[in-house]
Amino acid sequence: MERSKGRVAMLMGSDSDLTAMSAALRVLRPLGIDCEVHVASAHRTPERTMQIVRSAPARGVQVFIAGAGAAAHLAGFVAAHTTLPVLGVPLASSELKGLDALLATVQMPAGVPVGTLAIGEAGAANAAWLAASILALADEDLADRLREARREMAEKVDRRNEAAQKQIAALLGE
Ligand code: C2R
Repeated sequence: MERSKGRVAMLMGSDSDLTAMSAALRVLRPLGIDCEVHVASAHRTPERTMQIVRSAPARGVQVFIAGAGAAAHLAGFVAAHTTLPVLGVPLASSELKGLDALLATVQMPAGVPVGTLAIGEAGAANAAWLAASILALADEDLADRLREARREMAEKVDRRNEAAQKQIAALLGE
């Protein structure tokens, strides 16, 4: 059954992109942000992709995340059919390891922007964090959850620092 209602709509060019793009879902879920998920392609299913994008505002979608590899036209195609923010995630699915998708996604003509993130899972996760920041502009509860998530992230790094300091001291025989 298709996940077909949410404030974020995530599109990916192929089901082979799911592993990388699931990093976005792992960020959105704990923040309490519902996300539509569609496997849809600008190349292979242009009509259905256009329908998903055009009908999205009526379902409550406010931000798009589009992940694709190789000659990645998907995010640009989505942006061509909406004025909602579009976040593009280039994926490393071809022999060029994502450089092709990065250039195809980031090099949009002026006037039809795709906010392009890093290649792969980090980019997918950051697309979700950025989508959350955009939604938080008009959602104080979400803004609080985002600040809390940042605090937890910082605490985790502090704990890792402490553990690393102990390891270093042990290595140096102190
Ligand atoms: P397959 O594994 O299905 O052959 O797809 C997909 O995102 C995937 O990374 C290989 C790669 O092709 C990409 N793809 C696009 C588009 N549709 C599929 N870049 C598109 O419309 O931009």
